[in-house]
Amino acid sequence: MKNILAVLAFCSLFVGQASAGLIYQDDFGTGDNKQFHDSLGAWNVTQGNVELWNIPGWDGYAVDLNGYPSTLGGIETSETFIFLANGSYVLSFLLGNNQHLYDNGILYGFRNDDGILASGEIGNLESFLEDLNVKSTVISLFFSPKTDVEASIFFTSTGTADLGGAIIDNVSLVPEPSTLAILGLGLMGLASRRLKK
Ligand SMILES: [Ca+2]
Ligand SMILES: [Ca+2]
Ligand SMILES: [Ca+2]
Repeated sequence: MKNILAVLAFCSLFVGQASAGLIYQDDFGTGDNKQFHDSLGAWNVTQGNVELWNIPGWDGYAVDLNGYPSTLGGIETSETFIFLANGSYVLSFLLGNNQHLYDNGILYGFRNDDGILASGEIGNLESFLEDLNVKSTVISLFFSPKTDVEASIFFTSTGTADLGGAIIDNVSLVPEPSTLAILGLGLMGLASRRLKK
């Protein structure tokens, strides 16, 4: 019985820690304004190129998904994440607008070799966020896979390429509380099977 209590205490400790809940987070760091071609820290540049800017009113670097000269950039985490069947996950990021001459959109979500698993799209950022650079809003995408899957997070610029496009920052991926409960129950099940041996 003592063992079982110890296991339960361990499980609740684990769930308690996990409720901090962060699977992934990136604020893109700080530094001089910079143009990138093929890598961006923990991200692969999957099309065009993207740039890191210190935009007034934003915290450190933010990513401009239109690179130089006039490319529609795309990025994807080099890391893949495991999503549990019937779990529920939330991708959040700060979205801003740096349109220059042509309006852009953004496509974002989760994908793997099988294709896009869940995504959101904003086709016209100009109507969504009117002011250049400074105006921003938090976007969230919920993902609840039917089976266990492994996938990356991606962001792609859409529309007509020019010097500026969608700006993103503060990307985070967290499980919802119900998913933490599933994780906790799974651990307890595992532990009780071990005790019965
Ligand atoms: Ca930042
Ligand atoms: Ca543009
Ligand atoms: Ca740019």
